[in-house]
Amino acid sequence: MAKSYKLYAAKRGGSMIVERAFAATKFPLTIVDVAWEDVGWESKALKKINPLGQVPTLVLPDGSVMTESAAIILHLGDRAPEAKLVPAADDPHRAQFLRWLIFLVSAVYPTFTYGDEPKRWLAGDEQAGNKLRASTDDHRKMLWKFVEGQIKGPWFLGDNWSALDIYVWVMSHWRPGRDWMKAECPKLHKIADAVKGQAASKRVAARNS
Ligand SMILES: N[C@@H](CCC(=O)N[C@@H](CS)C(=O)NCC(=O)O)C(=O)O
Repeated sequence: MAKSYKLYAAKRGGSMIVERAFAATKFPLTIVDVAWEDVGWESKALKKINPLGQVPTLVLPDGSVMTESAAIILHLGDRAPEAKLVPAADDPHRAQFLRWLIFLVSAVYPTFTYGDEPKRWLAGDEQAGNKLRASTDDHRKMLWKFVEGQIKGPWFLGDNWSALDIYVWVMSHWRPGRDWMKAECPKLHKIADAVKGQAASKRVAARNS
């Protein structure tokens, strides 16, 4: 029997995006939960396969390692087009999908990379770290409002559900949180709620609780 994909995950982290995407495919997935205390540069569980110690880290059935949620989503789009995670090459939504997928991982995600443990980037300076946390949190709010202005609904890409909706759902749990999103970005909040209501999301959420 072919080996299954193996996902290194941390509860409610970015691995949940990949876990939910896998749930839209028929691929079996083995999940290795890493405690949050062991995520990051010093991670014992991840050090050998991903020196950044980040989740998601995916081991493919051939034993090769894949990091970067967007790369994993595009890989699943290639391997499981029927899951509709990624619009096909000739789909008119493809260009906007690529734009926003890369935006989410290159603009929004780094605000957490630099804001989650800000002292790390400032030689342990706690005061400066607090400022970096506040400024990256503020910047993220601006980014979400910018995205909100682009959304027509009901999904991120209009009538077509895609992996972008999964990102919105998972990221809606992170700072500034769902209440802020509901008040300031109601279209994004609606998307997050709609994904939350899907049976596969409920299973993934339960496993991540
Ligand atoms: N660019 C990566 C970012 C992954 C990432 O930052 N994951 C967070 C958890 S949500 C993490 O592992 N943080 C620990 C760290 O960066 O030290 C992706 O899109 O997969």
